[in-house]
Amino acid sequence: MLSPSVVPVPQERRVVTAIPGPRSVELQARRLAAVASGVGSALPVFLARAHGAIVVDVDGNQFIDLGSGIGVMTIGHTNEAVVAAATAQLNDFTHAMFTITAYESYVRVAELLAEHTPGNHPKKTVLINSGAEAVENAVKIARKHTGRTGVAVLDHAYHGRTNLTMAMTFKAMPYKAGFGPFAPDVHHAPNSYPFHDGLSGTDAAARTISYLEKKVGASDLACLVVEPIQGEGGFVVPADGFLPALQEWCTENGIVFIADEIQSGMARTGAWFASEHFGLVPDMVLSAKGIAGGLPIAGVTGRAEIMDSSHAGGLGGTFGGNPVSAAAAVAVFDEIERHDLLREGRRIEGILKPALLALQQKYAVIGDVRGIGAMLAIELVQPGTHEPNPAAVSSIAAFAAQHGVIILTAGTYGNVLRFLPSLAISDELLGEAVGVLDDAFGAL
Ligand code: PLZ
Repeated sequence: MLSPSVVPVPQERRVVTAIPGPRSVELQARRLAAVASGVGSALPVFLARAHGAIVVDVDGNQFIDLGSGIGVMTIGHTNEAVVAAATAQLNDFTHAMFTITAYESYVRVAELLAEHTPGNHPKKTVLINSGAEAVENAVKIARKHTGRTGVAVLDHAYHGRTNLTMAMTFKAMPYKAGFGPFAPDVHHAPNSYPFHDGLSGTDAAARTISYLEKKVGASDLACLVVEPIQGEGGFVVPADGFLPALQEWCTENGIVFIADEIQSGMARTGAWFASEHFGLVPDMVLSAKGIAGGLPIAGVTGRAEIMDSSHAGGLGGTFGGNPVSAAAAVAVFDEIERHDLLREGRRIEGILKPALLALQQKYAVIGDVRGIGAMLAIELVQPGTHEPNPAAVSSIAAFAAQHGVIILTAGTYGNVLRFLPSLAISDELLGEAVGVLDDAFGAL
């Protein structure tokens, strides 16, 4: 049942003006005058409301949302239970500062994260506001725990836009260019990228480990941070065995193994966390994005003995674990469990992946189809090669937007189209979006 504050939005695509429409054009002019130009937007439209898998712009156009605000609206826009939980909390209190006066929802989120992240060992959590802040805190805790300073990350990684996380992110443009100097002692090592390197997981891991041992030395590394499926880097799924071999090496060498599940976690891939697909039990798991149905909150969940290595007062922040966001997060966990939404991720893969593979048969520009659950992507190439084709990606995304489908791009070379629909999307809407995609390739 819809809570009274949620305006129902018919789950259908509807393009009623040119994109952008006149009202969006007007707002865009104000935006250009008032908002710093470094803040980009993939689409030139302004939103009015959203529900489920549909977003509505200020001109009344309805888009099928295959981006979910970069993987945030995993259980759907304006999910009734999330809106109700957040609304109720807004009426009780909106801020307390957990480090002054505690409240139950913060503790409940920590309990739920302990329960649902991989592994049955004792776990503890700290809540903060954003993905980048989760990465920052994870590194901070790993350094305190190990007494070491080195941080290892993988090529094509994305970990955020703060100074430390810029250092950890791979791609210079647009994330880093001109924004340095960056935090020291961060080391980038080769990842596993089967479409490009053709290496088995074992061989790719041997290359990564050898690189880190030669360049940094295992005994100087506090942590290795990996995205089990790389997000901004292009939904790169590592070869089988790659991540387990890295984790084993970390364990043998006292290096904290951290899974950045900010994009891949919280039911996105048909599992609570993507680590499960690779048999990983990370020492720390980072969550953000989909955890609270669009309200800002993030978590670092790790082995209790690692998480407790910080002295009292060493962790915190004014808004960390905000009560409204925490209430929403509890509702998200509950919705995923109650409606068995992990199954929805598998349903979406079952429809979308074969459809994308069929498009690959038809259009030589699609070099690779990959991903798990509701985290799928296609990599576009110059036909017959593995050379990136970012121009085709831009054309397809623009065509889709003009026809009422939001498709996001990704990839170090800007040549990946990624699909992160809400788990609430119907089979029909998915099919319709694939139809638009097919037309877009036809029009290339
Ligand atoms: N780690 C794996 O995907 C955020 C960023 C979009 P924040 N990815 C989307 C943009 O252009 O800023 C992300 C991620 C992974 C960390 C982060 C950072 O999360 O909540 O954006 O700080």
